Amino acid sequence: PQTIYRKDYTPPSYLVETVELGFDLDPARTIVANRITLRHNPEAAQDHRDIVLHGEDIELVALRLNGTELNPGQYIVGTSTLTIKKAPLNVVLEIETTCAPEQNTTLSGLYVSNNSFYTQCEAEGFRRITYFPDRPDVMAKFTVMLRADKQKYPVLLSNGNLVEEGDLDNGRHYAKWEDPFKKPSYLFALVAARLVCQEETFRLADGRNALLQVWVEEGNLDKTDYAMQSLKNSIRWDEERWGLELDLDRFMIVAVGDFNMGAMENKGLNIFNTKFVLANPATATDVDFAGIEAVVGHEYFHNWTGNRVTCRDWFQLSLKEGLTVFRDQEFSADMIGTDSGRAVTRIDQVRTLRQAQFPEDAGPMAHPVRPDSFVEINNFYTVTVYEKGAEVVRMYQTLLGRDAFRKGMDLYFERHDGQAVTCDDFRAAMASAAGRDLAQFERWYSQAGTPIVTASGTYDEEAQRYTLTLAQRCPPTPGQAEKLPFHIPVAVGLLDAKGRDLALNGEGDTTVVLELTEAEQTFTFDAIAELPVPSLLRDFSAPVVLEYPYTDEELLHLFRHDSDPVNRWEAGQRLAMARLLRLTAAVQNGEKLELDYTFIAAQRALLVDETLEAAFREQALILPSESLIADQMEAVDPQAIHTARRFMRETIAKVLRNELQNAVAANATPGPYSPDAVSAGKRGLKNLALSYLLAAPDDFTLDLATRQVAEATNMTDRAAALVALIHSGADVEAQLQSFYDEFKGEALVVDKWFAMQASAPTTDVARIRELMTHPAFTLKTPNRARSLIFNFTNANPSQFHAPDGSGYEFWAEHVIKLDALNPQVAARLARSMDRWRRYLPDLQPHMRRALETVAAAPKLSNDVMEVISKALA
Ligand code: BAL
Ligand code: ZN
Repeated sequence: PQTIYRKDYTPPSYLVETVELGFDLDPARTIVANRITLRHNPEAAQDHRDIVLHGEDIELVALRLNGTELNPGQYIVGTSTLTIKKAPLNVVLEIETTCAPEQNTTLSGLYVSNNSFYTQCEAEGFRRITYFPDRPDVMAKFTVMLRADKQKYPVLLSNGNLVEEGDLDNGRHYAKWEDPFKKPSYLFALVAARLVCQEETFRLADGRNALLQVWVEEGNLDKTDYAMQSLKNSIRWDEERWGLELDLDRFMIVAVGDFNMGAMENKGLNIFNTKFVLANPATATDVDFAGIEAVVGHEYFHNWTGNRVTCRDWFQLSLKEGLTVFRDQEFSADMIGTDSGRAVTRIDQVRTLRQAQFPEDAGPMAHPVRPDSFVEINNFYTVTVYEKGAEVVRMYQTLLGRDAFRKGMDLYFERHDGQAVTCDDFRAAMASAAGRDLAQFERWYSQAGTPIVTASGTYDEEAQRYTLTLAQRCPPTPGQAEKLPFHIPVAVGLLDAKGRDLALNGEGDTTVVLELTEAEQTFTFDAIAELPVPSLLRDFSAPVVLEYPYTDEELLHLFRHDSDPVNRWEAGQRLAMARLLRLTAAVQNGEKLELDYTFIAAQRALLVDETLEAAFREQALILPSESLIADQMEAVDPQAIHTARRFMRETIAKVLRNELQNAVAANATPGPYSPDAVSAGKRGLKNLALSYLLAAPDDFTLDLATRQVAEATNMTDRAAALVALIHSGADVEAQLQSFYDEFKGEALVVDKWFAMQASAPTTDVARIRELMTHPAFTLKTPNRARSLIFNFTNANPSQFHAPDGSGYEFWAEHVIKLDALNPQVAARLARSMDRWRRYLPDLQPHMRRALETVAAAPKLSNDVMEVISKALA
């Protein structure tokens, strides 16, 4: 496979002005007529007159240039390109191709799902539909004519505005769509399907009306309200917070059950995984509702950050993704509206970063937010590009302040609307608007790896001065042995002995943002009347690891008093992690397991503190996950970690039994279900308490959970109780069966049914293999494959890492099987073995063998090959 480098970027030799596409849709053989007008790009070398079109898995039927049929001697067809040499300056190309949507199991390009047609073109799927310069810096106006059987495909949708529709002969009909905006090919979409919609006319800030539609399969209209509400909230929020308006008369969301990603921001026609559209209280959990709000927002926000201003090349992916994740994070936080609610969303973001991004940044696939090279771009839709990218955007706001950041956004749109640009262009807009030099900040884009910031403090009582020394380093990553210092915003507060914030300067600020730009720097705080406890990296002001030699007393002080909720939570996590690591070592050494009362008492105090929001208490009581513990170990021992964490949960359950029972009772949410943050927080705390109680199960707690499964009026409570029962080791066969029987017609709930079993430590690989023979299981639907297989390999570490290597064999077998169907999904599964070199010496040979089995498979996709070869390198 060929590696593509960012440094090799050259502008396209030809630009496309207009595209007229005609589709005769047929599952077995769709005919695509494509008429494109091109002109030579003034920015390309004058003598560079080759037109390079991309194409994959399509059959060329005819090709005409300026009205003249070209014969095969006049163009060159490569494995994925068609080149016309020495073309005139102005060209009209007419290209006729065919493709076979029903054979397309990759779900990239044009494909069939449940007897209907859908497309997915990002990143490089358009070339699977027709020959085209399929690169994001080629932006053109599209007109699309769809023709299909009217009875089978009554709904025909594409981007922009519907300009014409009508009937044709032979029971067929047509619809013509025009997108008034220039766009790159990756934003093209079509849908031809049997669907119904919820629709609404919505008044925009400038007084225009827009038609909003949510399209779903028949029988699902009772699950579209929340997506529609989230869309309206998104439109309003973008107007109010950023002054950005919807630029179309019509905005459509379509839900499809077979989809590789979460959703896709095609201009005016967002196509969504059903998981991020369909929800009602009986089928969806609080987490699902929150996911819908975030993803509907995310895709809508792309209309400006991604569509109006797009990426010059795929190395700039974070330009749109990091920025749009930041925007959806802010949207979700603003929708809750309270400081504590905002903090809970921030804690969630930190958890995701640590759980998924930090390991990526420390593994064989580590790459900068703006990568320098790739083999397969689909492998770079990563937590680094998305979530770390969002942190990078957030740091601009932290460093420049909200007002200057907003000015920077305004300037970015003013300069680049309608263009395909780079991460440097975004940084330049921020620097100009704020009047700041952000040259060093560029390293966040170019250097991979998680920086480690080490802090130490000294207090001079006589001078009433506190001195904080911050040092930074960043471990080597593939291809980057040495790193230069980053520009790191470190938000700091100082607590007095009573836990109150001290004033840090003449203005009385109690949090200041220090700018760490050198390898080591010292900061002083004057008029500090007593030895303080530092609260460092408040609100997680930078995506770094913060090291400070906190004592237990200091952490307990912060856990009880820190006014910054994120650091309050953080102190609890540090206390828990230290104990979990000690317990893991004790398991390995065969020592007695013990948990100190001080820690449990702190947990108790927090659990019963009614002045704190339930959602925050829930976050603070969740112990670091097994994979986070693993990240802290030299040689990961999944069994010992599992035993240690179990012991800790069981001990807390026994000691705090009364308080946990009270939390279950006190946080009931009677009345009609509402997904709002306060109600969801109560359910979260209640169900966490229930799961703790079931960590030390007895007749009473088993009965409590059993009744909740039977009596719950919403999926959140029902699923949580069932999961707690499964994890307790109780016999739940009958409950699982009745759950399945009740929901077997709801694909997303069946996914939950597989997922809750796959991720339970009581489920071994033999049981997973048995579940794969269930009639509802299929590898072809990504959601289903993920629900069973990915949940086993990624969320069930003690079983996946079975000492005999059987989990790894299972993994290898299914990476290979999935690869034959869907390389993108297979490559995601391949990543489960990224960090194999960090495991116990006894496990590594099994892991290596599994990786080598995949590497040796015939006909491996570039997607999987890239991941496996980097893991083995
Ligand atoms: N652009 C791919 C899906 C998303 O990030 O919205
Ligand atoms: Zn996105």
